[in-house]
Amino acid sequence: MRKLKIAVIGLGYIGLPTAVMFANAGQQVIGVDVNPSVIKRLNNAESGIEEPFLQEELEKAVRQGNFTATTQIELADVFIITVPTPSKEDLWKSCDLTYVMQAVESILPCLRANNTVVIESTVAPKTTESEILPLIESVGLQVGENVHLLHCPERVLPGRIIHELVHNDRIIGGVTPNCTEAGIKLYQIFVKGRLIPTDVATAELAKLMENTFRDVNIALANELVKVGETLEIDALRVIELANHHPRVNIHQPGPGVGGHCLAIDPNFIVATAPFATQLIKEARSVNESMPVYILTKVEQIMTHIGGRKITIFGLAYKGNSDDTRESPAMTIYQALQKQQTYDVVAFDPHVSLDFVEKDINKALTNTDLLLVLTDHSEFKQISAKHTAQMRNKLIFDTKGIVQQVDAKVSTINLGNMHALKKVSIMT
Ligand code: SAJ
Repeated sequence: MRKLKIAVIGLGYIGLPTAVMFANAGQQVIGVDVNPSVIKRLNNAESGIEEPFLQEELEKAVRQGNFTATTQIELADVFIITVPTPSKEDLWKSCDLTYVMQAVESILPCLRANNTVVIESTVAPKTTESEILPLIESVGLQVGENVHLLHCPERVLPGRIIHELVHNDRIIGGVTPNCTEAGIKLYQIFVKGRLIPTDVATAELAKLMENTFRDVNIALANELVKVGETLEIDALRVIELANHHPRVNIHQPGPGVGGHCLAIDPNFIVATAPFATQLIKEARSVNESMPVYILTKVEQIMTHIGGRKITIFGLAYKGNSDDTRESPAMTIYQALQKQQTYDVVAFDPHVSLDFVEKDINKALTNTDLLLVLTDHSEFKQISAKHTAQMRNKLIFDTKGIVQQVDAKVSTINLGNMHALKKVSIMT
């Protein structure tokens, strides 16, 4: 096959890995982004994103001359749109297509007959046909006749992006069957998972339902925490036991659901079918209630122990990530700061925001409560040397991650919060 020229528009968590995987499979890739500092960094082969193997893959792509980053769109065979789709601030938090539409408009001057346009960004059902197709055809091309248009949603898990890009099955939803066929030929270049053909609207809804499935299941686990607390039954143990059933997979409870996907995508379905989505809305509201629930528990603990200082471990939305988008940990940190009742210090070895304390000893000195909000691997084992700095040796572990601690330390987690009643000052 002839070497393709592929333009990937939007060089974030999905666009950059996708671009380098096509480049390292031998294609000529240009990565396009509106941010000049991103372009400069990438042309210096610095990924700037914490993601296993991405840095190595980028270095290889740049070294071999198959990847260059630019702010200018050029003629290409394939245009892949991987820009973010945030939610609007309207009633149902519907999908904000601003960046997608800008990206599509930006490729129009370079669009030629026989090109393929792929929308990877997550969009509401029917968007590709109703919003994007008319733009593509506005330059005199006809989708399915002399230009291909498809939705090929990404479904890779941050932390495993490179592996999952190659090995996950992928949905290829074309506007017409020949658009789908063009998509299959394209992704065959580096994907080893199955490439499953479908129509474009089904692909859009399938992507959203994947994340909604997870959101609803996490809501169930979070609700179970509240049931367990009421009945004085350990919810984490219930989950562990129930999951021995071959067809049960209750997810893990926590301080809420963050990131740019699960906390946003279910609303795109709600916004397009508001009267058919009772459960999805309810699940969202259960998950959105978790930061306040955790704050209430923190307040209870601090009142009980007469504490002054809280040390938060983890601000990222999930373990081993530097991403704080929609992070419930950030919501909790900011609420505690705003309240001004306690001294609050945040420690996160992955997040480099200027208020984050990088010295674990300083973070723990004279603290009354260690509040774990993210499941970073570093928090699995917190050594006695570190907990020795604490005034009250009490951990509230909302992620159920802390394994071995100093024998003098007490730990409360989302399975034993009824033990809160028994919390006493430990020093
Ligand atoms: N979380 C829980 N309990 C769990 C699992 C997750 O509270 O049992 C929380 C996490 O702490 C985090 C949030 O949910 O705050 C989301 O984390 P995640 O690991 O479930 O998912 P994301 O947002 O990092 O990635 C998801 C993935 N979707 C699914 O697993 C169905 C990924 O495959 C998608 O590509 C990605 O969304 C996306 O881009 O849509």
